[in-house]
Amino acid sequence: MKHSIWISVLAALALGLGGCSGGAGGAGSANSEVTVAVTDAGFVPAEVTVPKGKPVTLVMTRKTDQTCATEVVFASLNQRYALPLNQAVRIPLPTNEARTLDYACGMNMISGKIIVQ
Ligand SMILES: [Cu+2]
Repeated sequence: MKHSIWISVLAALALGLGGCSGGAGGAGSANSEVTVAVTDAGFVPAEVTVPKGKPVTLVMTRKTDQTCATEVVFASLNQRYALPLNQAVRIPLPTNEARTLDYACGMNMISGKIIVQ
């Protein structure tokens, strides 16, 4: 009886550690993240520079309802992402070549850019 409780505890620990290391691995050397918030001032920061050749994930979170930017459009990538309030949206960025990735709200009124160099 005692033994089986210990096994449950160990299993729970293993699961917990597994979840942790998965998250830490994402932020580690293989992949990096840049964070952009959508506020009533627009995309913050509106301009981000990332190094060419390394996988980068843009993590965008809309933090206000006082904005029309409820979605973000990457015209050059032909991609469109919905931005639910207070939910981090993970957007993989192509960094294989030096370029500027412009993005904007659905009406092209509020914009920002990712500079790959
Ligand atoms: Cu707009």
